[in-house]
Amino acid sequence: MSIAISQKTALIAVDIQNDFCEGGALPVPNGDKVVPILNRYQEKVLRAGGTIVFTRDWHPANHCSFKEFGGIWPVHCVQNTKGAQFHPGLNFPDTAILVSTATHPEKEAYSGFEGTHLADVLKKLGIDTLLVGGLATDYCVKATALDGVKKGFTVYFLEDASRGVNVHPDDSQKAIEEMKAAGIRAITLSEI
Ligand code: VGL
Ligand code: ZN
Repeated sequence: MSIAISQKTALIAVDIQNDFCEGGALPVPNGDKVVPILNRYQEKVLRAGGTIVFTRDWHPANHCSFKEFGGIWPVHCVQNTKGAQFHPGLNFPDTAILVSTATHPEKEAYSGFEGTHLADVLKKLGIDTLLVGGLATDYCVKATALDGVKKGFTVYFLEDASRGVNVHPDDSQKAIEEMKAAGIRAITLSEI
């Protein structure tokens, strides 16, 4: 079954940053593979008159999620570093909305809605449907998709445009099940 996309649709491309890709500080296995697929999603959404949103993990150098500050992750996506930049292959239309997350030293935030104005911005644009994909399935993609439902949007998870960290091997599978239980349908490019 295919999904109708329109000017009420927003694509949220989550954290397509160098540090989450091959050679980065916190590489997501096969993270780079989502880049061309997200570019295709962008084309389709723009053609339908929809909105493109990019989130980025944007930490201060002393962020609490880093091991040396009591967290669980290696230092990654530090503001204004190469690792925090978007993957060079990612298209970035002029009209896209940029959302920076987890910018406060003391606060971890995996969702693009947490501590940001994203929900209000999307509501003002008349958006009612979200297509959420990117890195990583088991952290920021999941948290953003679940928050999207809580904020009242219809949410689709882009299975072919997402990859997981998989600290435990089945983390991504569990994340997908959690999203499905919240009413989020998993789709692929051919369905829009
Ligand atoms: C993420 C781990 C740490 C993510 C961000 O973007 O999913 N994962 N920070
Ligand atoms: Zn992070």
